[in-house]
Amino acid sequence: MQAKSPVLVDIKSKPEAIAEALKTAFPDRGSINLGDPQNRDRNLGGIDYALLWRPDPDLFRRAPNLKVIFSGGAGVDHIVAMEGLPEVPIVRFADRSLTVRMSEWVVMQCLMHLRGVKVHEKHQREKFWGAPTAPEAAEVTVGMMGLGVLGQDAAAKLRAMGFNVIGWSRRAKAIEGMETFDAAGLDAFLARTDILVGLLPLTPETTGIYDRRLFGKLRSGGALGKPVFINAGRGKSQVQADLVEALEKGILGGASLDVFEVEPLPADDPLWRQENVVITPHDAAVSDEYALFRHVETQIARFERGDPLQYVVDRKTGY
Ligand code: NDP
Ligand code: OXD
Repeated sequence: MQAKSPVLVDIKSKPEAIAEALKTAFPDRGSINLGDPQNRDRNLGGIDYALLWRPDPDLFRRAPNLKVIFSGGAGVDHIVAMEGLPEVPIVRFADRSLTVRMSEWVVMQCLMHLRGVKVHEKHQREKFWGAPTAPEAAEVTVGMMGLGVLGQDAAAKLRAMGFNVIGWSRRAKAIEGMETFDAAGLDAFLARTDILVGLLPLTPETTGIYDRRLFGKLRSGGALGKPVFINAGRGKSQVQADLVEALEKGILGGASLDVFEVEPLPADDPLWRQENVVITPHDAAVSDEYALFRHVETQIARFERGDPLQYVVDRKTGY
């Protein structure tokens, strides 16, 4: 019987955790971790599967016979733009733990803006007994841009907290308990939105989508006074200069950002200085390595049995 191809792993984050988890992953085929200096010059010509998160630029030249590519995260923008990308299926990561973490982050940010947490923190630092009154969640409409695996779960949890939630996606969707808009309904969607949550993938169509014009179309004068922008999709979807301008001019009342045009966010970036802005270091939903390796194992088993792969990226749309 032919030996099973090991899984090539090139993941540029959490190197110690990846190395540890790989000790028990893929027991019947093993793995080649490019994070291990011993594998630096290894011949990768016979490898069928690669699991990648921001891989080396020459990866596809070194491993020219891949049959399936797996993304180490839900997003695939780090792979689809790579030179020499072979015409093989790309499978993105979708998993309960990733989804739950993202929803925790989104719900937390919406509640923080609802309840004025930044203002309370300021008052606490000043030892000032201020008591701003917050509206009830039901008075606030959250507009979810992106109704995929992550957007739909976060929307359901926001609804459970009492928010009024509406959603926008490329194709029309019917989701119980929630009004939805398709690509053509963007302006109507924005005009109803008090808190905009971005959970879009980065594609040519979504690059720079959150710009001055879009911020200006959000509902002003709702229960929060001014609209709030929350983004955990990708940083290159936001035009950061426009975002800073909208915050400084009071078009936006606040923001929560997990992703940035440049990561890490440079120390001199004006966003660090904005009052009502929450900044987190792209850790809204970090992939759990054990869950990731189980997902890859499941998909390889499907592929080798002849069953269709799941979560395959559409090359035309780029997600
Ligand atoms: P999915 O592919 O499941 O969903 C993507 C959604 O975006 C779909 O509803 C899709 O519409 C919509 N969409 C895509 N392009 C457009 C467009 N041009 N116009 C309107 N809607 C569009 O992705 P996930 O929910 O799993 O993940 C979303 C993104 O979140 C990832 O791509 C990644 O960038 C980011 N992410 C960030 C993390 C973090 O820690 N900050 C962690 C994990 C993911 P349709 O339904 O019509 O196809
Ligand atoms: C992802 C991410 O895409 O962590 O999974 O950004």
